[in-house]
Amino acid sequence: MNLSNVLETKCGKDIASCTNEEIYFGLLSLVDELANQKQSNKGKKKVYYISAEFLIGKLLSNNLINLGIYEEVKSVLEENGKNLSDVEEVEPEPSLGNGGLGRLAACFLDSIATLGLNGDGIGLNYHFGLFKQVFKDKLQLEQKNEWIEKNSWLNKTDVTYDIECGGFKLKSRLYDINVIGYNNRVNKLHLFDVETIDESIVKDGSINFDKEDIPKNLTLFLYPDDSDEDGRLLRVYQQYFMVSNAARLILDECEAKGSNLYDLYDYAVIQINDTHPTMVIPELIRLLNERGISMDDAIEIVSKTCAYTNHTILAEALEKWPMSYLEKAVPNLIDIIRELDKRVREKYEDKDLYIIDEDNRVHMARIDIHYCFSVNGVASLHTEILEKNELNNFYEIYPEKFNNKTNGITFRRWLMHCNHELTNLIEDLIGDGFKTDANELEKLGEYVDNKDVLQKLLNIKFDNKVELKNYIKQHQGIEINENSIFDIQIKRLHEYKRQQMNALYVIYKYLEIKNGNIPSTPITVIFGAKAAPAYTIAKDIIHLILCLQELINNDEEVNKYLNVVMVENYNVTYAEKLIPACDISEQISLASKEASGTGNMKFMLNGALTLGTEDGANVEIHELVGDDNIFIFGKDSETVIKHYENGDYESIDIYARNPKIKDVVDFIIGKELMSIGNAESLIRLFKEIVKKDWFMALLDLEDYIKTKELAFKEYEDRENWAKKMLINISKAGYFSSDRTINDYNNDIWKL
Ligand code: B1H
Repeated sequence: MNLSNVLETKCGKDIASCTNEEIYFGLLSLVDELANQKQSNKGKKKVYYISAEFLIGKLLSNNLINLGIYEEVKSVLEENGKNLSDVEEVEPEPSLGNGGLGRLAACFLDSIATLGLNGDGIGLNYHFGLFKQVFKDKLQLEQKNEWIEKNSWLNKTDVTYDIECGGFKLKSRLYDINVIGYNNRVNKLHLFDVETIDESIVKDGSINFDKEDIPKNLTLFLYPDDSDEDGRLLRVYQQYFMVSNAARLILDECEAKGSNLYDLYDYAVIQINDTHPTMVIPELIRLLNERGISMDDAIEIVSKTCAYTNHTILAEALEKWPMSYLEKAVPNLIDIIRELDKRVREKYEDKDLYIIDEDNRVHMARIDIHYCFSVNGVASLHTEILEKNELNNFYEIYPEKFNNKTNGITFRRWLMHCNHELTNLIEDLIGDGFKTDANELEKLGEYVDNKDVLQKLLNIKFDNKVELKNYIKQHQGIEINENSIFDIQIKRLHEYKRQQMNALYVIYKYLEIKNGNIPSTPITVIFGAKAAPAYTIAKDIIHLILCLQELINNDEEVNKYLNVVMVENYNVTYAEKLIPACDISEQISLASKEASGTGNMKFMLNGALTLGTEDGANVEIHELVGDDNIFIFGKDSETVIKHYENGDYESIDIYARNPKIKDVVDFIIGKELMSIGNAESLIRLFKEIVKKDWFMALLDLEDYIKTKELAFKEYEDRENWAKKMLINISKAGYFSSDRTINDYNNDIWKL
């Protein structure tokens, strides 16, 4: 194929005279054509990965890489005076997820296709997805995110179903996105939409709309504000719509392949990503009943087909829907859910195992655990906590169902795409085997004493910092110092992730500098995070960070040594710029609360050192790199769990007893911040920390400050630091999602 000619035909004119937009659309159509030629979605048994989120990120570059034509396209464009990264800028980022759970689903799809496995994703086509974050007056505002263009990666199919929910019927429509494996097959991401959707009911740029008009609003937003009953009901409708379509699609595909439905599990395995798709269990049972299969048989068939992944132990994220909601939204499922509950009650006395509790709420995770054949956690510590604590009563009765699958990330996106320079260096040193077998990164270990290699690593990090600096300047107008230490915390905003503790460190450092204790190397603390629109304290934390940003960056005495930047609208695209530029990866959740984390793996792979607690996958990173190549601090999960059990944690004691901590916390409501910030918000946050501090930021603050200072000190020895970087990269192979998916396949899916 002569790429230059093909592309010119696609664009309808010579490349040199095309706009970046025209080139993007030309490439989009070329990629889809190549993908459709590769179509290989065959095989008897298929995994269906059902998820409310697929945070896939921009697709152009990744697809070019996976098709093996990235370099060629890049040079054809260059020959014509065009630049692939300018073309990438034109592509909107699909807004189909909000955090780690959704990004994990996207990494998994990449690995499933790359390993040549038969597997599709199923989710919803949210028109405005997760909101776009803008900062105004140092507060987060939410706007609708219009990511779908006339030409996009979405391909309209002729698959449609009539879905009956409470009160009305909805006509669905399936859109597909090609999932192109690296040098391998093409699978599908199936996104269902509702035909009666009406974008115009969203008022101006906001995220406000009539929540009751479900046929018009169903697929407008991901996680619509659920602080009121209409919002929560809408979520139930969304979930049911997603899984009812999924169930029909799965049954149709299996029947077409020759299943008599009694052998469904020979044709399909359904991975339920958190509890959001749980209703697929009763819905499948219902559809099998409709097709003439008895209740006993249907339950058995479905239980042998479905597997559940738990992603969190946070009580508020474990869904419990009031029966009244389900009666309203999904009347067709009520009898089946009651039947499922009845069978549990007949067998067990422990009320905590019941699906329907005393308050008539339906515990979604309990449906999953009783009626799936596999229950997995997402990092070894997380699975251990599920087995020993959170789900211990279930573990006692179903020990054989429980298993761990430590999360992973795709190295195509999180190394080859986002860090070309590092990829090239690695390839020069150890060849390109690591691209399909990530364990080969271990070979880098040979170079720990090679000064030339270590210097190259530092140079690449520096170049990536300059790139990030330019990107931030261009997008937010903020100037940062490429010669400073880049200390980065990027993840959803949540108290358990403890961005507030990092902000308290910033205050500490500010006060130190004011007292004349000047750091040897300047420090840039970077945050990126969206807060759920109704999560007040999370928004207060953003406000605090934005106030600190203004105060510190404008303070001539301090800004030479310390800067704070909160990037606006943090998303996958931003992550791809931030991660390769990072020196210190902030993974500071309260031990036991972060199920795994996956950002921690991306940073490690790109040569950042982790500053973290013994939580989630940090524990496994620590084991792999050893004490010398990570900065661990804070109380361990057992101590934390005991505090919760005993109810004996009082942040005010720490505040009152430790004058340094008191000074730092008091600064939140001191004159400097109160004069530039919103008093109500700052006072509310102050009180929260002093009087409640549910996620124990003050518990670990002192150790955090000490350890962070140590990390900054070690940064001074550049060669030694580079050695640590190299060791981190060389040990990252375990966190390839190819390994994770192989584990899922060997232990659960058996494709
Ligand atoms: C994770 C969620 C989540 N766990 C409910 N649970 C949501 C639950 O808006 N909701 O309703 C949204 C998200 N997300 C994350 O999953 C964990 O916190 C991470 O530690 C983990 O790495 C990730 C992938 O397993």
